[in-house]
Amino acid sequence: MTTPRVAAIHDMSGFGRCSLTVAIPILSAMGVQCCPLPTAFLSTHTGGFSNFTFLDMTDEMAKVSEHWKSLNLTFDAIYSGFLGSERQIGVVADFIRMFRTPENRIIVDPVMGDGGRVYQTYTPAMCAGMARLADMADVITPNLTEAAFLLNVPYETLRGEKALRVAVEHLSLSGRRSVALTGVSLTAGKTGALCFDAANGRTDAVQTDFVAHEFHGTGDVFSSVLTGALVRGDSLRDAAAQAAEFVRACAERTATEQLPLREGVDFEPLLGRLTKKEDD
Ligand code: PXL
Repeated sequence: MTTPRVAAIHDMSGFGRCSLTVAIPILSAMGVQCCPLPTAFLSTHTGGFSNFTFLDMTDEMAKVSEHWKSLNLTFDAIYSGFLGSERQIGVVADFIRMFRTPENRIIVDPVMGDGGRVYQTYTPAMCAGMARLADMADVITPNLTEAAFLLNVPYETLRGEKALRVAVEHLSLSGRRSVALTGVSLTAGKTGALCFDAANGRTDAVQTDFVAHEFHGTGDVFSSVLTGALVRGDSLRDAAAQAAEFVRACAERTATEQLPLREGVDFEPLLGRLTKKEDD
């Protein structure tokens, strides 16, 4: 199998394990080439830190897209996450239009918020733009907060299996787009994802043990493992199961070692679990 290649459009936060500092090592460990297209450079992520620096990369992004196009680069997936400005959403949409093929997969993690609240740097216009970007995706990976924004329903209504199944159906745009809705707990003590696969019309729940803490960057860990598994040829359900299990293991380790939660999950010692032997 030739090495799959992913264009990863996320911020680079120097400290606090999220976005590109999660996506690059995870995709590499999975045997997938990750080509980063940074949306912003921050000193830390925006959750749990104050006075972080923020360098918007919007102007640079269009130039990178043009250069990559001139090299005739192709990608097995385009995987986007945290965005830095409203104008940037148009740049990412242009990137998708430039590099989309009938074969490749557009995976949009519509990063906007968590715990019912929007992240500090996101404006209402950016959230509206994120919904338009998600419309271009083959696969979206919202958490419950982001699903509420995308569906324009109160966060509190996304509770219980029946409501969540209806939400996933709506998020699938009547079956046109695959969905991995994260942070879904269908049984006490469990958490995971509810997945709709547009390839076969099936909705499947993936559940693992719940580790009770507010972790940072677990959405990025989940979506990165999911992306790696999808480009390696796994089904959405299998990809989500691998992603949920890896997040659980990282969360458990971080909690057991009593590590500072704002530093993200301590995934590095566990990366070997994602590495398959060459002929697998
Ligand atoms: O994990 C999502 C994320 C990504 N990037 C930045 C963030 C956050 C969440 O807080 O602040 C910069």
